[in-house]
Amino acid sequence: MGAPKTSDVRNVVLVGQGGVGKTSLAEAMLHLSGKTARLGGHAGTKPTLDYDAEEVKREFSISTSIAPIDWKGVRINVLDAPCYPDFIGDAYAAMSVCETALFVVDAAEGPQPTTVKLWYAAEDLRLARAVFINRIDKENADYDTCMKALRDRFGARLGAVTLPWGTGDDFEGVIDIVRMKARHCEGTTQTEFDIPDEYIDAAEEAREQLCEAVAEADDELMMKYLEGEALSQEEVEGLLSKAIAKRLFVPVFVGSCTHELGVHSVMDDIATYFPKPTDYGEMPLVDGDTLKISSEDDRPVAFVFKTLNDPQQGRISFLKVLTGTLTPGIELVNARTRKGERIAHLYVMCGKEMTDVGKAEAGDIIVTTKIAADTGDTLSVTGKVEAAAFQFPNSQYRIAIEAENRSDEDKLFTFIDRACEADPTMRIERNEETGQTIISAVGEAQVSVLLNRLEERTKVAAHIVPIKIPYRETIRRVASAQGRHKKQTGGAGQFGDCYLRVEPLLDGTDYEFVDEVVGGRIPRALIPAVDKGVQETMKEGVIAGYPLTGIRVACYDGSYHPVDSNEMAFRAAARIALKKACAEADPVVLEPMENITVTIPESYAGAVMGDVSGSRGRVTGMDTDERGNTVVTATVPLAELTDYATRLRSITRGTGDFQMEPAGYEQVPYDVQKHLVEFYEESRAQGR
Ligand SMILES: Nc1nc2c(ncn2[C@@H]2O[C@H](COP(=O)(O)OP(=O)(O)OP(=O)(O)O)[C@@H](O)[C@H]2O)c(=O)[nH]1
Ligand SMILES: [Mg+2]
Repeated sequence: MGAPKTSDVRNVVLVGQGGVGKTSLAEAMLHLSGKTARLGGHAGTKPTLDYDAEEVKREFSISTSIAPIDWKGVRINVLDAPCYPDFIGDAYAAMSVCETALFVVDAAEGPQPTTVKLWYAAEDLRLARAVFINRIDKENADYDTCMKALRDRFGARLGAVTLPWGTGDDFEGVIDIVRMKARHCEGTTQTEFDIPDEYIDAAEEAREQLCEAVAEADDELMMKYLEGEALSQEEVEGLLSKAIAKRLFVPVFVGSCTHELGVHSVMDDIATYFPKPTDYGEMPLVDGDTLKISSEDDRPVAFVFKTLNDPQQGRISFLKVLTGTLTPGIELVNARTRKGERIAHLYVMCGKEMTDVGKAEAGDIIVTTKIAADTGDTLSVTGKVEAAAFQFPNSQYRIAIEAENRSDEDKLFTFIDRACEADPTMRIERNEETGQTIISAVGEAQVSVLLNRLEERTKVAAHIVPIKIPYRETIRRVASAQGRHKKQTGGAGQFGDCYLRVEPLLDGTDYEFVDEVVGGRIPRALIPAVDKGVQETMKEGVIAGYPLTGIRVACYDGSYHPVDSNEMAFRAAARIALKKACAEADPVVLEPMENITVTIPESYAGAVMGDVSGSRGRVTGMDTDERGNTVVTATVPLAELTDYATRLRSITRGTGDFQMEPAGYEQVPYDVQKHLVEFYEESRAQGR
């Protein structure tokens, strides 16, 4: 496999609902193009693209694989993206480096939730779009209903470029509307026939619709068409390219990946009519500028859109060459770290197989190893070009993890930290207040894959534990108390005595200490000891073991002993006084609240609001966004949101999205407080 010229590259990402046949389509293309001898993943053969142990075990894709397909003089880089919700970050990353998103849709299901979500993501990225209606060989496949549902959902710009030639068991191939031929495939050999009589009317009608739709791409030809003049085959083909690139037309293919029918037309059309890297390919830059994909600009710039930590190869980085030509041995600078990166080798990757190549031109997608760059970094000669961060789904699934063996905590942190550098949809952090290690991710399966790999590669076993909520304590009333600490143990004694008044601070201030002692009843030098004793006690809390906040403490009286009074004794006295005073001051537990913004299709609005009320939350607003989704805003206790990512996914069948941000603290209801206090007292009694 040599290196293709920029104009001979097509980057196409396969996306769509999980399990619709994206990997199967890429495997069929590999097979039909002669790259693989047998159809991977079918009838017991090993898949070329879903090669990772976790993918084999789970039977779905969890990481983007590349299938480089040489077809009709063109290199088609097919990026087979995972679309299972937890791993969809990879689909977003892959979309950011492709010109076209090819949506695979199940002929019996039509556009499903993930497809709809990614459709709009592709629109935001200004990608050309195409559709492959798959599984037309299935008994329940219904082409017309599926096509209608697609049009209803995504608009009239969708038009058939192939029609099914038979359905279900009788599915024989496709009627190609661009070439006006019936196409059948046996083994890897395609045969073309004249369109059978019974399909002529449908084919002509589809051809007419195609002409009408693509004519829009050119004013002159549009006039010609409107005046009733027929467009030549050459004109239609030229218009088709233009209309796809300008996003005026979405070609819809049909077929069966496992039968390898309809796939030739897809490859032919990608190679002939789909946009080239230079037709689109403007990367937004951090400084607000954009960078045009160009082979003319000879200063190489490359963008890292994916990183794999491979047990054998180490770090594998997937790059899109934005400008210039990359050659092995080139030294580039990482704009983020300002560090130099030497690209020792360039590889074309097909599944897990890597082939050394001598160069990669602008527009191409290529792989290198052993560079330090993270996903999202830009490498260039000057180090001054920096592509803007690409869009990612929310990583709102948060969970705490613990190593089975405390001594493995460091190893665990290092491994996961490296995984997070490679995958921007994951984050690891230590919560200082609760002492837990927290992972944020898109979903549960993502964390489970991570922990399996951790164990497999580092022999560190870890498990998921519930997140501790950083509750706090405060008081509601003013109260005073005396704290007297007196100890006589043979020789020197201990004596401290202070009176404290506690007052709630309502302005958000955490703590204030006031010295109101007059007449030297406590010596000046020992007042700081009282302050210190108060602060130490505040950290432990006074009722449920959570830090005490929002409190003014005034020390207004006390007494001392010339010999036995010292710092320690006054710290102890302050502790006693504070606990006693707070017990009288209506102490309460506060919990962190979050403002959530939930975006859902209208039909789920009721269920989402019901869930908010059932979670001790309150709905604060409801709106409709520009795509007709309902946006519910609400304030909900964090304690009720720890599994919200999973819950919302199940309430809305994966269609919902949400954002959350801290919204301060509020008093917990009485029953929750009672439970927390009892739990604390029990743990103390058991010495935990
Ligand atoms: N009958 C039939 N089955 C198909 C067809 N295409 C794919 N399948 C089957 O559908 C299942 C899922 O296919 P995949 O290609 O793994 O689907 P995917 O879209 O890559 O799935 P994810 O990567 O998990 O999102 C496999 O068992 C395929 O054999 C088809 O055209 N007809
Ligand atoms: Mg797949």
